[in-house]
Amino acid sequence: MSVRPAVVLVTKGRPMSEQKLRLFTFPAAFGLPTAGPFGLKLEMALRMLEVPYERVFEMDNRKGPKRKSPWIEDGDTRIGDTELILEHVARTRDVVLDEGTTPEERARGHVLRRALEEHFHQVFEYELLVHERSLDLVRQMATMSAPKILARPIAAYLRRTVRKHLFERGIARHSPAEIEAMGRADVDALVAWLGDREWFVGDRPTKVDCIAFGLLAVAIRCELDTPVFAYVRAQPTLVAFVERVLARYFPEHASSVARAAA
Ligand SMILES: N[C@@H](CCC(=O)N[C@@H](CS)C(=O)NCC(=O)O)C(=O)O
Repeated sequence: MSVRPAVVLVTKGRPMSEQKLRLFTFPAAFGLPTAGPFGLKLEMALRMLEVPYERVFEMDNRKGPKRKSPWIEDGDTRIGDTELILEHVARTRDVVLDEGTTPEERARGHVLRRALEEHFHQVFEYELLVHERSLDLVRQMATMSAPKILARPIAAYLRRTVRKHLFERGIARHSPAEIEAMGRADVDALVAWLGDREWFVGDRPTKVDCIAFGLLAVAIRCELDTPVFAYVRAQPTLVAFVERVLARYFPEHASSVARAAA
C-alpha cells in the first residue's frame, strides 16, 4: 500500500510536512494525556510515526469539523476523525502506520478495530457517562469547563444527550444487565485474542493497538466501579498491555514498575 505524496503540499508558504500539527483533544485526566479514547488512539499513532504535534485541550467536541473529538489543524486544513487524520498524515508526511504488515494482518486488525470502535466504544460511553455509578465523575468533568454551580445541570444535560445518542447508536436500547453481558463478551474476546502476546496483531504495535489502548487505558485508570470497567481491570493481561503502551509511548504517564520493565 502506498499513499506517498505525488506533490509537496504547501500552506502559508511552508510544506505541510514541516508544520507541527495542532491536535485538539479533551483535557488530560485519570493520569492520562487526554480523557478521550480516540484522542489517545491518535496520540499513540502519531508517536509511533514520530510526527510532532502540539496538544490543544478543548472540552467542546462540537467545535471540531465532525463535531467529535479529536481533530487536527494543519495550517489552514482542519480534519476530524482519526482515520481521515491518519490518511492526511500519510499524504503530507510520507509516513504510513502498519507499513510492512501482511494483507491478512491488516484485515485482522481492521475487523478488531471496527469491533472496538463501533461496539465496545458504545459500552464504554454508557459506563463512563450514563451509568448511575458515573454520576459524580460526570459532575466533576462538567466543572472542568464551567463554574461549579452549573455542574449538576450540565451533567444532567450531558447524560441525557449521551443516552439519546447511544439509543440511536443501539446499545442504550438494552437493559443494564444486557449491556454488561455484551461488554464482558467483548472483554473476554480481547483477552482470548491477546493471549500471552504483547500486541494484538503481529509482533509489533499496529493501529489496532492504538484504539485498544485508548479504550482500555481510560476504563482501567478512571477508577469507576462500573461492571465492565471493573471487569477490564480484573484482567492482568489487559492491564499489562496498557502499561506496556504507556511505558513505550507515554513514559511520563507509566507506572514506575512498567517504566523499569520497559
Ligand atoms: N470515528 C471517530 C470517533 C470519535 C469519537 O467518537 N469521539 C467521541 C469522544 S472519544 C466524541 O466526540 N463523542 C461526542 C459525540 O459523539 O457527540 C474518530 O475516529 O475520530
